[in-house]
Order: sequence, then C-alpha cells, then structure tokens
Amino acid sequence: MAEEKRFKRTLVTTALPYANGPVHIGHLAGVYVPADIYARYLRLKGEEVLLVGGSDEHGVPVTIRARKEGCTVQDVVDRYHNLIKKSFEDFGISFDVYSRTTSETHSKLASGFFKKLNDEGKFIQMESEQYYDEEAKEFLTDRNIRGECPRCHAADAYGDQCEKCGSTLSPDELINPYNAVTGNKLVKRRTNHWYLPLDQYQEWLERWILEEHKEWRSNVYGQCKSWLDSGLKPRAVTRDLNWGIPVPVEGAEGKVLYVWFDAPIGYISNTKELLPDTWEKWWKDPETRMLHFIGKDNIVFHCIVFPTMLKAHGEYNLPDNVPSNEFLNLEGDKISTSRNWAVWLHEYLEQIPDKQDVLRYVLTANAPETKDNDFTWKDYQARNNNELVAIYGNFVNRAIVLTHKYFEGKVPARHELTDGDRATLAEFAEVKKQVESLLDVFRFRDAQKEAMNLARIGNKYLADNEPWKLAKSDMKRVETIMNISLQIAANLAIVFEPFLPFSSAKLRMMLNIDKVEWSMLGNMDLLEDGHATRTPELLFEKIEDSVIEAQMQRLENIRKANDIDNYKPKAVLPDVDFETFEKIDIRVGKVLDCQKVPKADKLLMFKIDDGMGGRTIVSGIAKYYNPEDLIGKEVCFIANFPPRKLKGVESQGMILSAMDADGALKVVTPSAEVKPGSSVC
Ligand code: B3M
Ligand code: ZN
Repeated sequence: MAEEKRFKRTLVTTALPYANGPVHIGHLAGVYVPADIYARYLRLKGEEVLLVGGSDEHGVPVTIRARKEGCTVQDVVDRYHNLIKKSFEDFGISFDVYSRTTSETHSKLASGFFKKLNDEGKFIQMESEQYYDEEAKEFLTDRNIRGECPRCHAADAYGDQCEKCGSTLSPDELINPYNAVTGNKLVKRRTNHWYLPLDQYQEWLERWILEEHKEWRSNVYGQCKSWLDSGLKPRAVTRDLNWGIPVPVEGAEGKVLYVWFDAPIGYISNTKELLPDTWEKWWKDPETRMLHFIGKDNIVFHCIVFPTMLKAHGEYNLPDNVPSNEFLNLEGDKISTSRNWAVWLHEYLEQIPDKQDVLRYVLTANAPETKDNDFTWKDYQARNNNELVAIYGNFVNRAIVLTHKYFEGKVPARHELTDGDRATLAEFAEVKKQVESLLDVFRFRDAQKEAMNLARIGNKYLADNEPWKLAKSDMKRVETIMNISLQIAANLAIVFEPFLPFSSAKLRMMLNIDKVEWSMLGNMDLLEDGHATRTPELLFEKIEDSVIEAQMQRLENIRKANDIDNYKPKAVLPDVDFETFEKIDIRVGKVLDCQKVPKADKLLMFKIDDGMGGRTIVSGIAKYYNPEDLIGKEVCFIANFPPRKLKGVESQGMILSAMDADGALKVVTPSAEVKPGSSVC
C-alpha cells in the first residue's frame, strides 16, 4: 500500500481551469477546497508541501469564447486568468504558485517534452481525413462544425452532438457540414498527426493501477478499470489549430500540441517557474509524493494519459494518488457555464461579502466525494445559521465574552475537576488521531464533521455547566469551567484551520495566539493561566431570509432566460403607417470611443462616427457591456431624436438594443460592416 512508503515531501497539484470563463462553486467544491484543506493540513504538521495551480489557456474552449466575444484569444485568457486567480486568492486557496500555460517557461518545457518523446520514437504518426474550410484555411474541431442532424434533421447540430434530439454524433455523420463560425462549406482533407500509443502501455497501466493502486477512491479506480477493460487505443497529441504550442518538428507548420498534452505538463512548468533551481526534487526525487486533485471528467487524463506520458519520458515521478471528486449540482440541475447555471465565485463575494468560510464550510459539508451532490441555498443558510453560528460561533463567543465579564479577559486557573470535566477533557485526547485518520485518506467531509463535533462538545459543556449561574456562588468553579472552555476554543482554532482559515485567524486573534501547529491539537493546556485574550467579536453572523431569497430569485431569472421555448415576447404594438415609420431616421454609426458616465452606474457615453461629423450618445446599457468591448463596433441609432441631457451629458440620439428574455440588452449591429452614416430602412 502506498501509505506505508515514507515520503519526504508532497506535491499537490490542482486541475488547471480553462481560462474561458470565471470559476464557480463546482470548481471550488470539486478540486480547490479539498486540495487547499490537504495542503494546509500538511503545512500545519510542519511537512514540506507545495500547492501548484494555474490556468489552462490553450485548447478550443478559449478560442470559442474569443469568437463569441469578438475579441482576441489573448484578451480572453488574460481577462479570465486574472479573474480566476483573484477568486482563488479571495477564497484563501493557498497556492504556492498559480501561473498559466501561456508562460514562456511552460511552452519551452512542453515543447522539450514533446521533442524528447518524438526523438526517442515514442510516438506514432498517422494520416486521417478531417474537415477543412478552404476559404478560412483551417481544419475544424468537432464543436466548430455544424450541419443537418442525420437523426432528427435539425438544421444546426454540432459535430459531436445534436442539441435538439440529444444524439451523440461524429462530424462525418452530419448532412451538409459547414463551418459554425464562417458558415463556409467544408471539404475533407488529409492531415498528419502524432499519436501517443496508449495500447503499448496497457499492460504496464493494468499492473500499476489495478494491482498497485487498489487504495485509490473507488470512483477513480472503477473508471480506470473500465477504460482498461475496453482496451486502450493510440490518442492524437497534436491538432490543426492556430492557438497553442507549435509542434516542435520541422514541417509541422499550422499544428499545435493538443491541449491535453500540454496542460498537465503545466504542473511541472509551474513548479519550475516557482523554484527555478530546486524544482527537480519535486518531480524526480522518489521521496516526493505527488497527488492530483481533479474532477471526475479529468480522470482518464490524470490516471492514464499523463502517467503514460511521464512513463514514456522516463525522468519524472508518477502520481501516488488522484483523489477525484464527482460533480456538484446546483439546485437539482447540472452546473453549466454556457447556460449561466452556476454560482460564480466573484459574484458571490460581491453579493455576500466576507463569507468565504461559509461557502468553504458548506461545500465541504456537501462535498461530492463519493457521488454527485447538490448545492441549495436553503441548505447553505441552514448550515450557516444552525451549525456555524449556533454551535461553533455561539460557543466561542460565550467563552470569550464570559472571560471578559468575569476575569477581565484573562485565562483563569483550573481547580478541582468534576467527572464531567474529566470526561470532556478526555474527549479531546483522541481528536488528533481521529481527524488525521480521515484527512490522510482524503475524507474531508467527515473530517470537518469531526471538527464541528468538537465545537458541539464545547457548546454542550457550557450549557450543562451554566457558569453564568454560578458566578455569584462559586467563582472557583467558574474559573475551572472557563479555563476548560477556552482550551476547547483554542483547539477549535487549530482543527478548523485547514477548513476555515479566515475564521481560524480571527479566533486566534481573539485568543491572542499567533502561531499554531497541528501537534498542539488535543492539548488542553494551550493557554496558560493569566494569558490575556482580546476583545470578542462575532465569528459568524446569521444569514437572513432576504439574502437567500435574492439568490433564489437570481436563479429563477436564469431559469426563465434559459427556457427560451416558453418565453413569450411582449404583445405586438398597434399598427403604424409607413409615413410614420419613415419619420424615424435610423442610421449606422461606428463607435470611436465608449466610457462609463461618472456617477451613473447605468449609463455609457458613446462617441460615434455617424458619417456626418460625429456625435455623442448616452445609452443605459452599462450593466451589459464593458465599454472597451464596444469600441470599433458598428451600432444602429436614431439620428433625429431631439438632444437631451443625461447626467450632465448631452445625448444626440438613441442607440438601438435588443432585449433578451431575461431583460438583458444587446446592441443591434449590421451583419456586415457598412459605411458610417448608412441609413437603416
Ligand atoms: N482544463 C479541463 C477542465 O477544466 C482542463 C483541466 C486540465 S488539468 C491539467 O476540466
Ligand atoms: Zn438531432
């Protein structure tokens, strides 16, 4: 069994999220919170550990997003990398490094990795026929091909799936395939690619996983087994794409490394970027243990493909464990970025500020460790109000407030113990072992439950002993009770540190202890007699119904917006005659500049090239656009509106927008560029 091996240090990696959108609660629950808990736990034990992360900035998803947003791929990855990095920082994910796969260190390392394997003949090359757009001069990935569905004959099925009838498709099955972006018809063209011959590693993988890693979580082990049972085939590791790391072989122009080839190498590059001189000990020393924290859709890549790459390379360690989680759903439905069915981390913190630990707590309490799980706002509220506030927060608050009330904030001495005291103290003797035995096998959910049980013990101890009633008659007894309560509080600061780092820091501040170590857990003499505590503050606050209702309403709006079939546009207005219509002078203008109007959160100010010398128009669409994104776009506007002042700016016209089902506004643009000033008729 792997646990019996002695390791000197642990390298913890976390899946690199695609920089094609913000991160949401599913990411946090599935990968980053558990990895962070584990890394914090090891650090607290004084072990050598690195937590490595970064953004995955290659692959088709980022290019699709760029096309959708009408900007460059670089813009997309820059924007989302920064947003994602900030979200992780805000939630206390304690990365030692969070870099990106567009870094120079990474492209060099990934390129070198490929080259070594290629030079040593570890790949095979094969030709195949792929769809090609002769006008755009590009090969297309499955998602970028559309055409008629061969099953239900919907007009615009994707190359991998028909959304109308749900069939899984391959691009070859589509009738009259076309390029989803340009609309061009496609032809077949032969192309050459590099393949990693997984089949040649089948036997080795069977031994390494199925025999030597029986301790892996059953969901991980089971998925690997089913891949292996159905027989591995060679997998292409290059693509015809213009975004990615160029294939470092002569004659391979226009080809890049497949994103799943370069992304896991990102773990190595990011370690190297952090520790340019000592990174190798983290990857090559057999006394380093490596763990990959991932979601279930990444299992095959981390358990089969990447280990095969590492094995073929020959110099690097293999992972010791891959604690993969299942999926987290949101209010009963699958989280979906494209349908906006998610709780986005940056939005959560804007809407419910300073409640990082509450979300961390709830996500761990419901962690999808063995099966898919559901996040609901009602459960979020209940866990906060009934557990964090009513048990943990309430206990700690009473302990510190009473210490201030009776002992000027100083820790009183313990005197003669009752049986009850002894029983309570005894409950802490085994705590360290119990929590460790769960954390060591990645059972974070149960470990956190155990920690909350300790708070429960403290809460019950105070309630049973009622020191506030004894204050008049038996101050010595009160001293003992408060001493024990404060020792429990100090223990809670330690045991919760990996799970709820913000609250633990606050609690340590109140208890006036700055450094804690895991080894102190279970010690009931952490605070010396006379030690001065600080002014008590609430550790957690009740979450009101109104906060939860606002979140439910937000989701309800998204549900409605997604439910296009049931969306009924407003009733048609009464008829107008052509003469009346002709009186409205609608024109096309090019946006030269666009900025927010100061002190008006809804308004944007446009400078428009209207073909007539230019004009300024103010429009109430600030909520739906970044002003920079509109610069250079053509918009339609009413040119003969009388000028009017909006927040001190004279607006000379009105920009036309379409209102979506959810009320969001999108500016109306001509389908192809026209001369500014052209009239719309
Ligand atoms: N970016 C897929 C994902 O975000 C991929 C993970 C890479 S880990 C090396 O699910
Ligand atoms: Zn279909």
